[in-house]
Amino acid sequence: MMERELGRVLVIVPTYNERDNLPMIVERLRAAVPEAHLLIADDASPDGTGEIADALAADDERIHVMHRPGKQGLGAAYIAAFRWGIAEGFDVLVEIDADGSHRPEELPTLLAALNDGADLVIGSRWVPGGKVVNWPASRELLSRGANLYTRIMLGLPVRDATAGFRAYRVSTLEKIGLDDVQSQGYCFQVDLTLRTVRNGLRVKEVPITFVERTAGASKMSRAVFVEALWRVTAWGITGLPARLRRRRR
Ligand SMILES: Nc1nc2c(ncn2[C@@H]2O[C@H](COP(=O)(O)OP(=O)(O)OP(=O)(O)O)[C@@H](O)[C@H]2O)c(=O)[nH]1
Ligand SMILES: [Mg+2]
Repeated sequence: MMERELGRVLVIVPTYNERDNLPMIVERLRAAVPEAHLLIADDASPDGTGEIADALAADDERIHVMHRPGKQGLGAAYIAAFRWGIAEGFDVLVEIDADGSHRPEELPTLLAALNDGADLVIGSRWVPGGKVVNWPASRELLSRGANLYTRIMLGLPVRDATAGFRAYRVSTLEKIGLDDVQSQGYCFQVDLTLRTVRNGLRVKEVPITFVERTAGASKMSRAVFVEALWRVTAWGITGLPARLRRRRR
């Protein structure tokens, strides 16, 4: 019902070494949003995730696989997948991790919020009602700290700008433009949030319960963290004159 009002929904699942998680997440997505199509964007995972994706797609015409030549980062995978989804005529593009951290059962809530008059919906850990399960205190501190820094530097009216469980209208992605997005790691999420807000589009956050992965390895690295830190700092500085002008008005 919801999906019909919103148009055609494509759920993008980026994968790098997620063989122990992918079948479970695909099954749960098919149950939670039966009408939606899925695109698995795999960066030539050495553990054979790409072959597992192909086997899942062979049995189900709503499942598609994009094989990329090597690990090029989450941002690059999403940009390529967005382009594919736009070319194929989808109306809504969803981002979700393969590791079970984002619960497919909560996706209908995100889609309902999009349908309710948003251009981007973020499944948020850090709004009232949002939760994190199984995170060590150090990881929570990192995420909260990163979001606080981002909010201060960029003036974003968003509690969880780094979150990776999202629903975009294609019209949003077309308006913000994808050609000059350079963010590779997780700051890709901040980058697109900033572009959405700066274009005057409506961002809504809905609370989610984020569950830390129980299988496979994290791709969070020092390089990913450093990229996010310097890019957010640079966007903060270059955006400062415009923020001050707005404040004076
Ligand atoms: N295609 C592709 N997918 C990636 C890449 N890096 C990460 N991913 C996927 O992006 C999603 C998020 O990565 P995670 O490793 O779970 O990152 P995280 O949630 O910060 O780390 P965890 O705490 O271990 O869950 C997962 O589905 C990964 O498989 C990449 O370079 N290419
Ligand atoms: Mg994860």
